Amino acid sequence: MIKGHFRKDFMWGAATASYQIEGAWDKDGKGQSIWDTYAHTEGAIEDGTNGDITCDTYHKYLEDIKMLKRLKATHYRFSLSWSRLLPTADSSAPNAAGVAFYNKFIDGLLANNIKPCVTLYHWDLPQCVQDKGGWQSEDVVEKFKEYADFCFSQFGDRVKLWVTINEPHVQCGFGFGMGIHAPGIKDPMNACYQVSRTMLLSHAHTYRMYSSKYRAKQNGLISITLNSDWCEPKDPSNPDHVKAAQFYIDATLGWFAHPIFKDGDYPDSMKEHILEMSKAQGLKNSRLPVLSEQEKNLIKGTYDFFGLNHYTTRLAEQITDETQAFAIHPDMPSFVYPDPSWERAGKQWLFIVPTGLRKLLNYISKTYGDPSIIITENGCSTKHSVNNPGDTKQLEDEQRCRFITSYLNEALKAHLLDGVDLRGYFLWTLMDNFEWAAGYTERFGLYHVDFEDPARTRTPRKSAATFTKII
Ligand code: GCO
Repeated sequence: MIKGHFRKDFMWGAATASYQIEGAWDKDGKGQSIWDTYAHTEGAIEDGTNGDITCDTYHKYLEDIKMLKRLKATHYRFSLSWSRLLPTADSSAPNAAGVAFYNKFIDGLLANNIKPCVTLYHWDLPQCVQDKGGWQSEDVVEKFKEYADFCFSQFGDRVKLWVTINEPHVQCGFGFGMGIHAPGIKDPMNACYQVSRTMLLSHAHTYRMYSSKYRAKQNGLISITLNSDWCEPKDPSNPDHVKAAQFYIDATLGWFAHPIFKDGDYPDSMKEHILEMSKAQGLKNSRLPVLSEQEKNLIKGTYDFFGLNHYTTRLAEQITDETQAFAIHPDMPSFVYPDPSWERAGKQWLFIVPTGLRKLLNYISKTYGDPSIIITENGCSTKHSVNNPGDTKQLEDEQRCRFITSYLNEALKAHLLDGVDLRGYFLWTLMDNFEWAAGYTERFGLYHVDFEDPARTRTPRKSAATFTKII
């Protein structure tokens, strides 16, 4: 363990997302979102569940605030449900009950000295916007801006930290490439890339609208949250492996980070490779839409901080056969996998590699001009049959305690020893919740939630005390 401290004003918090915790999916005038539709589709979710009630935060938000207070969190990251606020996506017809809910919630946090960090969009697009083409239509950009404008006007007097869009690359890859998240579209060759463009434009227009219309009065910070694994060459002395690792980072983190934090455009490696693949298919142009000079200028520099979600690390080598592709998008020439010596958390994809966080923080700092970084998500899941067979609530979550302590130790090294400008850390997640396609089979919470119990009783795990002690 290294000794020392983060900044005095370091943000300590936990993170959640509306569809994963709120429930009340059709209550008090809320409109339907693409996740309501998707989770209600037969076979879409591993355990056949949905977020209809989930943690029931819509009714139990005061308990959530108490839990945050007990953790000694200074901040809380949560997302707004667009369809709860604007059921018809028309800002002249808001849902008063939805507005009242978030007002009560924000006021409750502030009364307890917890500052809100609000994500505008954590994947739950109103179904009515989807019906008009959703992220695949240019019209979404205006719709998103209208929604964001509404949120700034309603909540911006009290919310000083905004995230426009959460993890665009996962949405593009899972929602539009592989079709394993809402809206469940399987079009890896085209939709996946079209959507990355409309997301970039929605983010950029919103950032600029905040800057011109609200910044002077409200004085907040706004950015996007990107997720990234760290990735290393399997054999660092093999140039093909080195190239594959870099390509993986370019095509996941760089896909959105280069345009926003660097030069307005996608990484060269990605543009060149996708053009080559498109030509091999007999196409004249790249399937990756070209950003015009005007669009590049619009997108470039639209950030006040770098929001980073990070969980795990991978090794890379070059793909030798098509079936090896880890299909975030189809044009990935890198084959990535965990080192067999790494400890697995949860069910499948999450391996505990704390040093990867330090390396990634340094990479971001060097590649993107030393931005202020906020870790907007980091955490791990447990599955009782895997970790603590006798402890069905997994209250003695030693593995999560180790995860949090070791990752934060590496983050502190990045800050103190390497000079990375790290401003905050949000643990994923406050309490067990609806883990997207995995339903309730995978639990990330500092608090256990009993989903069999109508009261949705929350019980702190050992890791809640560990996290509080570190704070
Ligand atoms: C994501 C989301 C969260 C997840 C978390 C664990 O990264 O997918 O931001 O909503 O629940 O990452 O998978």
